[in-house]
Amino acid sequence: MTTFNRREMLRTTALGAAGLMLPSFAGIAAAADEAAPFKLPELGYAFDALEPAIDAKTMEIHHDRHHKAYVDNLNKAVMGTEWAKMPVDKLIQSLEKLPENIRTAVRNNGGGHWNHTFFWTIMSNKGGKPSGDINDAFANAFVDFEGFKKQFTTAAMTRFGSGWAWLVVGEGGKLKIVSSANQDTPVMQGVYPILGLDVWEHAYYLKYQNKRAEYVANWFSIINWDLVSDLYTKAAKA
Ligand code: MN3
Repeated sequence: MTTFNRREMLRTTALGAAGLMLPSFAGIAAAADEAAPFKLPELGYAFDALEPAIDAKTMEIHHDRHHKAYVDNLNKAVMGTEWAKMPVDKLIQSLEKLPENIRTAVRNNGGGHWNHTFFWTIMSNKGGKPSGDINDAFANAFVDFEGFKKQFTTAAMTRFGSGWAWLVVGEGGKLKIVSSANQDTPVMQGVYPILGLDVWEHAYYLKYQNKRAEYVANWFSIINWDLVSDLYTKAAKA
């Protein structure tokens, strides 16, 4: 799991509960369709929109096959149960309450569904720069923006095997970098990240093979800073 301690977990839960952290993609809630309550969201841009940082083929396979598989397997796990009516974030915050026979499937596929839905939104071909309050927060937590990049890169590079690197907002608007294994996510502790990077090999292997460092370095050029800056401001005010 992530490296949050319990105090921090409790502290940040309030942010999530207020529902302030989710951008409008939250069509992630369960739909009325009982056979398939969870739906694969639209990517929101063309497969080649993030070229050259992320190639079109990788985006197509990542969205249409990997993300779809998480959605399909999540549907399979909860279909016909009371859990099918719950939004995915609430579902993965309820793992302890789930029947044991679907717990692991929901953890992996519900986590995968939330993480990827979020991931698509925090990338953009506009690139740009962070704006507003988040710049002060970068200075406070990491000395400067370069310091942030360095620490985030370390988190992404030292996550062994498959997982994610995350930027989250703690007490007093303090920025913090964490990472998680597999499809685990800070959301499971009620902490809604404002930025996240998929470092599973499926996210970069076609173009970068074993060169994860190059993928991470190029990814910084396609961050949707408009959204991330906005998510920061809302989280810090909460
Ligand atoms: Mn992935």
